[in-house]
Amino acid sequence: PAGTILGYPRIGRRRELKRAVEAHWAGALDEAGLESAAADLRRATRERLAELGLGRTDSSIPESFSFYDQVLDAAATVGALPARFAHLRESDGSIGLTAYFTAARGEGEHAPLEMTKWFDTNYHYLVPEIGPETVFSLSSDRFARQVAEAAADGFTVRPVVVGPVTLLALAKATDAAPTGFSPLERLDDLLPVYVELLASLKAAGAAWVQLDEPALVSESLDVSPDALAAAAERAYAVLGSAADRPQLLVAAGYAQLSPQAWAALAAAPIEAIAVDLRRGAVPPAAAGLEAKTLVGGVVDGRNIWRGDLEGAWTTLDELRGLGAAAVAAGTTTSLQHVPHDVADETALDPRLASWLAFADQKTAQIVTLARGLADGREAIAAELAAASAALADRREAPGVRDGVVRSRLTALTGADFDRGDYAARTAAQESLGLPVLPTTTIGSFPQTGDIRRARAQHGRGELSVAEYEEFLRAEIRSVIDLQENLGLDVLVHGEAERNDMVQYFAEHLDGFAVTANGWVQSYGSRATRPSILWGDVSRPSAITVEWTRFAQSLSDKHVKGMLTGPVTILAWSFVRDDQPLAETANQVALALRDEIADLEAAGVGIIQVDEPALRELLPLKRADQPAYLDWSVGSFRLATAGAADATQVHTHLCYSEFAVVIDAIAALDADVTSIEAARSRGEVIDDIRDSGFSHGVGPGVYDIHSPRVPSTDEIAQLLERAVAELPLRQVWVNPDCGLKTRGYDETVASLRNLVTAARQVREAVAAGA
Ligand code: THG
Ligand code: ZN
Repeated sequence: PAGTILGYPRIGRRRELKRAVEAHWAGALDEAGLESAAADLRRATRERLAELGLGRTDSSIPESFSFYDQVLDAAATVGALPARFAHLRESDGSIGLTAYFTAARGEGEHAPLEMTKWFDTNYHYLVPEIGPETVFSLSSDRFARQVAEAAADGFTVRPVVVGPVTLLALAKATDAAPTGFSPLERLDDLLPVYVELLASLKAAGAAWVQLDEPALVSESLDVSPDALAAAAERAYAVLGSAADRPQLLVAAGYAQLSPQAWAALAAAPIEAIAVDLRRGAVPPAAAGLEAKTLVGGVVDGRNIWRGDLEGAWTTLDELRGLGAAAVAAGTTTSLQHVPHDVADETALDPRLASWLAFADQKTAQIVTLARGLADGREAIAAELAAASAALADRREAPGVRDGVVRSRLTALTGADFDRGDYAARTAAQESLGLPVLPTTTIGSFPQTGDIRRARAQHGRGELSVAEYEEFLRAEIRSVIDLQENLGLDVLVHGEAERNDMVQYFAEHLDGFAVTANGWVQSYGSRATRPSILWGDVSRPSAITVEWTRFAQSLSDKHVKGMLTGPVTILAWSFVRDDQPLAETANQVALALRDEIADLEAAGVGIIQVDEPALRELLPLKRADQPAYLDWSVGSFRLATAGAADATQVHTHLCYSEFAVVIDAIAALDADVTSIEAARSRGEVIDDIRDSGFSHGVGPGVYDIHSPRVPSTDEIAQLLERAVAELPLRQVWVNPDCGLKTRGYDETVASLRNLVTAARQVREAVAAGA
């Protein structure tokens, strides 16, 4: 076929999979019911893709369903679940849904697999644990059953499986592994299971299989590009020479393949290679291409823009110059990173909607390009022209360029990015009157069913603005009372008014649109609705000031103003692609700078600007990283540098491999930084000490991602370690992330222990001094 997509959203147009999976977890839907809901979803997807023009029997329809995560699917298929889940296998030793879901979610003493970000996207995968002791064996026939299920409906689908190199490269060593062990050492033991899998897929009716190998583009993994390319050469020599297999498409999206990996794949005995031509250039000619199909990733799988179809056509034409046996049009990555269908967004401005392409529209673009490849450019001239016209319309539309915003950006000077001397600030902030080891929380309090219900009722017009605001005031009052009773030092208002920390700001800024059904899977059954940043950003009026002022009026303690930083607002939205991210980030920064000034004018003395996603956008290529850190840090500084010396600026970072981004964290120049500890909490304290970071820091003292209540002793020990390693005045005491997803019972118990521990350590320090 002349066109294909590398994967399709699997959560369902109305999040049907979330409902089914969560009902199953709650015991309300049995396994057969869940399987049947999933089969319905797969059937609907195949029919939809065929309707959009992909062939029913030519393997252009991918089978990319997953109950939870594609990396877990591959790990479970080859039997690579850690020993702690062994007792959950089926009686024949296979890995069924029980073991699968428990590995994803944990159970009692059995911690789930760790979750981490999939390349530089907002999707999170489960990290396989692989050691010398891991026994690989084909342990699930799920992929084969899906192929057979499609065949029974008259479809020949192309199953999509994470490839062996990427599976091992993304895995971490088991606890049992010796130091220095790398899961990639197990490649030769793993390959026979993939050979067996390929044979089973062929037997089930697959003519092609897609093996995803995005690890081959990354320079940010523990394994070097050279080692990855060598592993790919080895892996595809073995898989390619398997006697009994479907044709192999090896797909590497998300960035440009390393030159070594490109050469290795070109020479390998496989039938097709898919490359990302939006984040990478057309690769050079290479030996071995004459016998292969090249799938040119020209339709972006990661943004929602209709984009430049004419440019995509030109790129495909260039790809034809490489001398491959055939060229096909493809998406750059799976479409799992975009919502289903623009047609589901009836409330969007139709002009904006005409510039957009979600998964279904992108599939249609692929079908168009494939028709062009088959029948010549003339056959698709009308579609190319229509896309170009939409692009031109977008350039000219009001709001896309706002003269006031632009001249403000042009007038910026270095001083606008610089808050001035830290020592002068700490002196001025003495007036805040904080104790040593100040206690605080990250910002959000539990989003209870009541809060969600009230918001939904308000959305449907069943609760008037006045009633909703009265509800929110009552909620803030109760959160402030609770914190006063617990004895926390710096309070928060709890963020009951925010559905999502990014969407809330998007709804209050010009230049953004929000969707009704634009859900994108974040991990497992969880999804977000990224906002669409389409125009120049400005702030029509103050956003958070009234709620913060109200909260502050209820307490003599400081209540933090809570804002989301420019990098995170960009990272968790779909951002315009017609100007550098740096420019867009600075526009958002100026809006936040104005908000900070308004908060200060309202008497707010401590303002937190969260940047949980700072690490997320870090480019995969090392050469691109300095420029990224430059603009991302710059936009945070632009947002915060207008604050007075006496205003204490806080920030919060999630999932930071602290050592990786410490220079950037220091350059943010926040007065206080709270961080989520990615590795063990103690090690983070050591990292901070070793880095020489000198501003205030709150290494999270307990994990909010689990309902477990930390004991006072446990927290006190961590604090003792912190004050032994770091200057006393530097240390803050806080949980490691927001409390939004927790229940009140464990939140109250945990915070009570946190405050008690802080008091104990303060007394011990005072007695010792
Ligand atoms: N907001 C946004 N993007 C994010 C996060 C966020 N990306 C990274 C990280 N946080 C992802 N984590 C989560 C955690 C929980 C949920 C989604 C992403 C979640 N979502 C609800 C669900 O799927 O049921 C829906 C929430 C809603 O109704 O809006 O629980 O915090 N933008
Ligand atoms: Zn966090």
